[in-house]
Amino acid sequence: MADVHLDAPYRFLGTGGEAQRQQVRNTFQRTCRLAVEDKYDLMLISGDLFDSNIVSESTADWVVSRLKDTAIPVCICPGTHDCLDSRSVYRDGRIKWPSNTRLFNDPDQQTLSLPELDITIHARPNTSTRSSESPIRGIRRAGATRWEVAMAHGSAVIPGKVENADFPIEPEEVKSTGLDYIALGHWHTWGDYSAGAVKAIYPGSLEKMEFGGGGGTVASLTLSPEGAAVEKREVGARRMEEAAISVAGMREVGDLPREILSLADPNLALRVTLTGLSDMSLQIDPAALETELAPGFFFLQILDSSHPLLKDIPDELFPERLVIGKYVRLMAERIEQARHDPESLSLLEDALRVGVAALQGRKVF
Ligand SMILES: [Mn+2]
Repeated sequence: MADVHLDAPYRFLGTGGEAQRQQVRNTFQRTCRLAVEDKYDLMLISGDLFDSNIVSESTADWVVSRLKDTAIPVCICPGTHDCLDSRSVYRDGRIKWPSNTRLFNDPDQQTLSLPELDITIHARPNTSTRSSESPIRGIRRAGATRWEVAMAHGSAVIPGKVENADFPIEPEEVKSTGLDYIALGHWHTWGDYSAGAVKAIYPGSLEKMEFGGGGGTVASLTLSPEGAAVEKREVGARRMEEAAISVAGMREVGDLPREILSLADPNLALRVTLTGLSDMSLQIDPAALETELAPGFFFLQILDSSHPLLKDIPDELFPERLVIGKYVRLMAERIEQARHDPESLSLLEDALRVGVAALQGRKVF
């Protein structure tokens, strides 16, 4: 596994952040238990076990207990959030790790052999949060054991797509390690970056960490005479998704709540973006709608990115004699003038939407 990010703030979930931090702990505990129940021989944590190097005593105690319960050997390498800098949580003495835990906390000590499993683990701990150096530079098969794997927290270089990333890992480098497997970390979505005969996999973050993002998965590795075989296992409990709902042609809120509620799931954090050209008479209060529908979800956010369609300004809603009516008509004129300037157009449409909401006394931000 990689990228557990214990105690990550999950600020984008607002008051749901605390519940999500607890979920990450539950999922970590469940994954440790799974390792025991399904008789795994070894657990690798390829960086970002912690969301930062500032780890509370209670979190440290909790992790130590979970690892101790796991009983099998656990190898941990520092990532970027919990890199091996001077204040690193992995520096000697900061945490009293259980005896089954092996840390890569010495840049000069990059290999560890577990003779009972006939395996060697290689890792170069990241010593800063950013670097242009590869975390697998210089790692080569040593030949002392039957199996050899590495842990590396960095970015897979994808020629033509991802080139100037931090802690870059070139496909050619993966290949030339000659290892059986590289347990990657840093990217939060499952990804296969194998090269040549060397398998290299991002397991994804333990729980999803952003709307529409990947994660909630770990990699299960089997080493056999046929080589390395990797299987994706789902461990995450929460879904984090985005939905776009067009309000074009809608004249009243009508079906919108039902449409959003059709997605309801107590384990879903959902961000809904309302899109399309909406009728001027359509009155949507995203904040009120959020409050009304939130109980069906773990977390719900509704953003209004719809743009007002100005062909008919309903006089009953925006009387010409009132400030709001004058404002809408003035903005309609400006929007008409900006028709061929997409940048000002979208700015003016946003201003109209926000201005109308403010003049109607609705919550704007
Ligand atoms: Mn990470």
